[in-house]
Amino acid sequence: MDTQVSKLPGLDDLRKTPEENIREFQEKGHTLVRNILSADEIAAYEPVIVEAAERYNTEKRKMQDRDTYGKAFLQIMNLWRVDEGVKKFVLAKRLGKIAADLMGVENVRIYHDQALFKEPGGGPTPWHQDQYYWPIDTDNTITMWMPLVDIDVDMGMLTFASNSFDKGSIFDYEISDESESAFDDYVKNNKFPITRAETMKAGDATFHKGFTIHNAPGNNSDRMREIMTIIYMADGARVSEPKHQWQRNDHAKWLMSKPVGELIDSELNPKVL
Ligand SMILES: O=C(O)CCC(=O)C(=O)O
Repeated sequence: MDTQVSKLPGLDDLRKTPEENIREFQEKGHTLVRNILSADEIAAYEPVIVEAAERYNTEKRKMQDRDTYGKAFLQIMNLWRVDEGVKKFVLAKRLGKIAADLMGVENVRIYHDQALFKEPGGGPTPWHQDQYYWPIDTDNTITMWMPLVDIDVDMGMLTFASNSFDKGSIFDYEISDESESAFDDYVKNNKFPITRAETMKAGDATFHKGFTIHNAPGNNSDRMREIMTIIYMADGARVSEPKHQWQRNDHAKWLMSKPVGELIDSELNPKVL
């Protein structure tokens, strides 16, 4: 789709992020911002992202042959590096500005993007914390999660344990049945409110902190839950010592193996604003 890029609408205008979103994000560790992309903008970008996700998807197993993680979604990462149309979306200043405002910083850098497509009949996403995977020396990180189609709870709505972000990494589990069970007890014992939207329009987005505990139910509809995510970190973040194999993988894959202690500023991690 690279030849179509100049026809894609620009998403670089900077808007004022509503104060109530900033307050909610800081207090609860997540917020939902409505109407970030218009219906026309979604109509332009949705096919571009879907086409790129389909082109680079490597999951070919039948649903019943996959483990819990594999059943949760098709996960296609860093499409901005291989598709110019997706790059225009992922590096959009409109999106980066909202992330920066919520995080209370002047500028953000890209950690990576991922298309997370939950197939019809796809399983639940177990409870987890994203930042368990990241060798980054700040917890000022954020994930934007944007549906490219209208979704409701039956399609796998992202679900948050509100106020659960401020103790860092809680368990040493990757996303799995074990993380689901351990976090489920933890969330109940701590009486964190469970928060999720009933519906989201294509072009709305949730934003959550790297340590906010979250999960999603399965997709009980007959439609694909098309989600595009972008993970940002505060500009000025440095590489931290990888704590386990998952972080060693991320260090090589998303941080170009920059030495521990160095500023994260490689071409894989551009500033957005
Ligand atoms: O899309 C999902 O089901 C889970 C998404 C998620 O965990 C994330 O974006 O951090």
